[in-house]
Amino acid sequence: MNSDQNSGPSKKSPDRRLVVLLVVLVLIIGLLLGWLLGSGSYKSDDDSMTATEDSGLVEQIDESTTTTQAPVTTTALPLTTEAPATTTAPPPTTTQAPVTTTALPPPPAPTQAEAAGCSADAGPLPDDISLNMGFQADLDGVAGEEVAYTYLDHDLGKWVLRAEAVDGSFSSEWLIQDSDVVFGTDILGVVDTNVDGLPELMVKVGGGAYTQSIGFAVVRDCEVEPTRNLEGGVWTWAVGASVQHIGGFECTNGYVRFESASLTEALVWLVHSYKNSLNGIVWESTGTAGSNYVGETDDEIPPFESGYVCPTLPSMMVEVG
Ligand SMILES: [Ca+2]
Ligand SMILES: [Ca+2]
Repeated sequence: MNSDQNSGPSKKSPDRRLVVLLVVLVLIIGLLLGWLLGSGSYKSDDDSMTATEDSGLVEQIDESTTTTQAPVTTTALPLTTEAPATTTAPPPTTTQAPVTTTALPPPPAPTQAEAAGCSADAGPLPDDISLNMGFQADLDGVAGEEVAYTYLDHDLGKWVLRAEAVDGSFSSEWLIQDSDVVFGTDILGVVDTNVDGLPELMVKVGGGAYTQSIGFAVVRDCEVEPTRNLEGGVWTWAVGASVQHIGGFECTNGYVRFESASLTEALVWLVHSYKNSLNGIVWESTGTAGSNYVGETDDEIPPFESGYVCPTLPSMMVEVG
C-alpha cells in the first residue's frame, strides 16, 4: 500500500511534466510553423523585389567590379610611365651620333687613285739611277697633287719620265726611247697649251749638238703618257738653231705654233709653220687649212728666233726618290 501511495504522486508529477513539455513543444512547433508560413508568404510576395534586389546587387557588383577594374587601368598607367623608358631610349641614339661623327674620318680617306677612279703601279725605283728634281702640282685635275720627274736608268741607258700621286696611291712611267745618256732629259715646266685647265708637262726628251727635242706629256687616269701626232707617233719638236736649221714654238691662244726653217741652196729659208692644238693626247691642226704655212724668205735672214715661249703654271720643285 505504501508503495502504491508513494508511487501514486511520483507517477503523477512526471505526467504533468510530459504534458507541459508537450504543450511547450506544440507551442514551439506552432510558432515555428507560423513563422515559416509567415516568412514563406513574405518571400513569395517579394520574389520580384528580391530578384530585382538580387539583380541590383549584381549590377552593383558589376559596377563595383567595373569600378574596381578602373583601378586596374589606373594601375596600367605605369605602362604609360614606360614613356620615360622611351625618353631614356633617345639618348643612346643621340650618343650614337657622335659614334658616326667619330666614324667620319674614314670618308675623307679616299686615295687620289680612288678619287680619279683608276689605278697604276710602276713599282719601286730601280737601284742604279740618277734623279732630277720633281715638279709638284695637280697634274691630272683630280684630287690632290702629283709629282713628275725624270731619272736616268743606268742599266737601260735611257731616261724615264715618272709621275706619282703625292699620297703614293698610283705611279706611272714612260720610258723615253729617244733619250740617251749623253743628252739629259728633264721637265721644262708645267703648262696648259690648250687652256682646258688640265696641265701638260713640257719635257726635253733628247737633243743634239745645236738642238733639243721637246715634247709634251700628260698625267691622265693615273697614267703618264706622251702626246702624239695623228699617226700615233710621239710628238716632239726640234728647238734650236744650227747653221742650216732653225726651230721653235710658241704657246698662244689655246694652240701652239710650231715653226721650222731650213736654209736652201738658194740661200733662202724654207719655212714651215703649224698651228696645232692638243685634243686629249693628240695634236690636231687648228682652224682652217691656212693654219699651216709653207713659204720662203726673200733672203738668208732667219725668219724667226729659235727657242720656245710657253707660259708655265705654278708648280713646286721638290726632291724625289
Ligand atoms: Ca691630281
Ligand atoms: Ca691642258
